[in-house]
Amino acid sequence: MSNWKWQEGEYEVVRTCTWSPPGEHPVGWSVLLYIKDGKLHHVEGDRKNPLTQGRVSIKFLELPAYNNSPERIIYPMKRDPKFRGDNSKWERITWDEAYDMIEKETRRVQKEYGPESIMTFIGTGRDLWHTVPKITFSAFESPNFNYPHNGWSCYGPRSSICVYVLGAGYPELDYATAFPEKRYDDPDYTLSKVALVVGKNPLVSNPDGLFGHALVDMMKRGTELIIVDPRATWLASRAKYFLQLRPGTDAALYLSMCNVIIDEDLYDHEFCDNWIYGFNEFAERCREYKPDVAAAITGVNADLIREAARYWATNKPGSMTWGLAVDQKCNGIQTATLVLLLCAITGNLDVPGGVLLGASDREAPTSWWGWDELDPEIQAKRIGAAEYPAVSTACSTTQPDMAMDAIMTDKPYPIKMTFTMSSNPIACPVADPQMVSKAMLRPDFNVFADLVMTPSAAAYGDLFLPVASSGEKDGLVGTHYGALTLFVAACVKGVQTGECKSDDEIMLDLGWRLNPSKFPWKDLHEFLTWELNGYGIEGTFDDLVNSETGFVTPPYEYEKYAYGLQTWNGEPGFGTPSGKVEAYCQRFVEWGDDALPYYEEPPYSPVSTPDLFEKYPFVLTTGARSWSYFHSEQRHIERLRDLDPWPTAEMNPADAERLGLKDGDWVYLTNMFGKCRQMLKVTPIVKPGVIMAKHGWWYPEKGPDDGGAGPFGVWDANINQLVPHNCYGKLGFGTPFKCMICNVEKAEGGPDFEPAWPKTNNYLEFCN
Ligand SMILES: Nc1nc2c(c(=O)[nH]1)N[C@H]1C(S)=C(S)[C@@H](COP(=O)(O)OP(=O)(O)OC[C@H]3O[C@@H](n4cnc5c(=O)[nH]c(N)nc54)[C@H](O)[C@@H]3O)O[C@H]1N2
Ligand SMILES: Nc1nc2c(c(=O)[nH]1)N[C@H]1C(S)=C(S)[C@@H](COP(=O)(O)OP(=O)(O)OC[C@H]3O[C@@H](n4cnc5c(=O)[nH]c(N)nc54)[C@H](O)[C@@H]3O)O[C@H]1N2
Ligand SMILES: [Mo]
Repeated sequence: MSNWKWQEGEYEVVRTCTWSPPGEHPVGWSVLLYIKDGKLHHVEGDRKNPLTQGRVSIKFLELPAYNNSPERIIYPMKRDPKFRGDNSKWERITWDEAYDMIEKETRRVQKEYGPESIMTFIGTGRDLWHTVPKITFSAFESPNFNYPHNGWSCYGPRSSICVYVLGAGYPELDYATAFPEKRYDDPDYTLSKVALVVGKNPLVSNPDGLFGHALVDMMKRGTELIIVDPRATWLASRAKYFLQLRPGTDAALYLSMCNVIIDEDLYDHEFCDNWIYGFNEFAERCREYKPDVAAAITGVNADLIREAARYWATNKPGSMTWGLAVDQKCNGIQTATLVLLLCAITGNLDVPGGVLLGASDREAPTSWWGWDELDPEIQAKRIGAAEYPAVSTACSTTQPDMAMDAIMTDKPYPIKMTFTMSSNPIACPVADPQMVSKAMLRPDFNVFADLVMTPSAAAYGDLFLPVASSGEKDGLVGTHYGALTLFVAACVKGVQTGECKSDDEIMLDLGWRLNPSKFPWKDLHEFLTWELNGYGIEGTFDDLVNSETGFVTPPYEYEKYAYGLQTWNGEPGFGTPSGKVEAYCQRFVEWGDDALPYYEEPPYSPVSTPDLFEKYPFVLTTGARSWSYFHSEQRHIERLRDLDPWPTAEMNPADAERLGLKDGDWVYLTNMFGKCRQMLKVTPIVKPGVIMAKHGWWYPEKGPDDGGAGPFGVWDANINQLVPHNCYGKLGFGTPFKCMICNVEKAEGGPDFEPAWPKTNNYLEFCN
């Protein structure tokens, strides 16, 4: 019997590992697909996976509803650009016709304007962080690979800091991944005494490769928590220390915690003497942030700051996991640096039970993606590369705000064609989405590769390529995108839906047509073998599928820096210019910033803009994750929508009482940049004076042509209308998505419809 496919009664069962679609970060949820009559019927968690042990995110339990939804677009479609916004004008075409159109436009733009006038857009860390760059650099031969989240405000600051300050891959909790057999019960595993969780709610988000529930497994065995969050999450309510700060003020808190640890001589002298570059200068900087200073900024009691710092420094080993709130502020680079330094000065980096570290010290995975083979003259044209080398070096992309400015202004040159794979810009990642939706009418040709019609594709798409979902394609999952590879597994195709193709198949088709010498693989499996080998794993993709389990858990080495395993040249140390953890980072000076981490007030806040704060008297944080949705996805999946039917804005009961508002009221959230409408959720979990509003909202049930409220009502609900474009830190990173200001006003009512999910394909009905 095959290990990956068998019959169970009326079902054909396929063992696979999922990543995306639907959107998800690379945790590696292993599942068994139960297939009946060529359709996915249900899924079950696969207990053979040593990390998740059969547990599955609820979004993947709803995979059959997602894959079989009548909202799926399952054939390529085109629309004449002169009818953008008119969604009755889509026409079904063949893949050949679709590729012909792309080829013709690519050649025209390359010839008339140069390849740099083609820009690609990617979404968050889904299954295509090699696919889109490869299409950009090797098929279109353009340098303009763009992640359209302003200030690269997700993962960018954190992962760049790993490169610049640590010269290492991604840091994560030590959740016994090195011991796949017995896990936490392995005698060689050391349990963390304490876990520092900053700006992250991993039980809901399972982000960037972490299986969030592992933290609960650790808590059950005795790990204590220090939580930094303006909201009392489930984890916070069970924490030893809960530091409920004002959104956007993290850096002041961490400077102060470092100050206590250094002042009270609780730091790891041996590690600091040997492995930290600029420790004394850093200690000096921290002295400016005595606990009472930090308390005034953050709103966290000074004694609590002291106690939490002492607890962190004296209960070793301590582990750490950091989240999106670290990034979504202009001060994100410094905040991320400080979190790493809190771990470094206490000697918690890469020790058993401490902070796991990825081995790589690469600047950027550029050679993988074909960047190195681009003509240097073309490379030099990458938008934002000269102004923001900190972005372009570690992320190998444009600076996102500048990329949008180029589309709007034709400067430094016009953008004539765009190719968007797995992003829904005007509903989710961009600030000032109404401006962006107008700007995107300027290119001659906009291609989307997605699964459903989105507000973005409805507003300005000319060609739609239908993408295969999980269970419908072959692929690979590797945790932390290869920056900390704890687990690699095969995704195996069980069913075919319509004419959908996987992103990798689309990449290969385009590559073979446009620039075949850069796409030497003869088929998808050969490509996947190459990718597998890139994770450092030998053998072919087919070997992996046919292996007993379909996955590999690469061995983990602790204290790599001590044994020469953290650098390419085999020297002990970290992969930075000094070979040490750079508390003082010379490169930041060259790039126009301070060498030492510092605190900076958010640009719009009670302190920076007191006059505006009088009018907009709440601190606004956005986008805390929902169990039901991955960003702007899944609003059309009945059981997921049932759990979380409307966009909600959380407010503390004391604030609600003062304003005469009650739970379930519809309110307008407004500020100097824009407005949206959400439902009030009155809850004590959110800090008084703070609003937490949901992101990524649109209403599939409203249809694509909703007039003034935008396609699918996106202008009704999208919170990013309150976030400014071109507002980021000195190195090009960090927009204040999690630290703006707003006012709350009662709305006359809510949307004039009930949440609904189409039972028939309302989309193809009005297509020609
Ligand atoms: N206010 C506020 N805004 C935010 C955030 C916040 O916290 N607050 N979070 C931000 C963050 S962290 C991020 S990363 C961005 C995310 O922004 P995006 O990545 O643009 O996320 P989505 O809106 O989900 O759009 C993704 C699209 O890709 C499609 N898709 C899903 N999986 C696949 C796949 O495998 N292949 C292809 N081709 N398509 C796929 C989906 O159907 C969807 O239409 O949003 C950001 N926006
Ligand atoms: N279900 C689901 N899972 C997801 C996603 C999704 O959309 N849905 N998106 C994925 C993506 S792309 C990402 S980046 C991750 C993000 O996932 P996480 O990293 O967990 O981030 P968030 O859920 O945005 O916010 C986490 C916590 O930060 C708190 N917070 C808000 N402002 C601040 C602040 O200024 N400082 C501090 N310290 N905390 C603050 C919030 O209250 C919240 O509890 O999730 C991924 N996983
Ligand atoms: Mo993200």
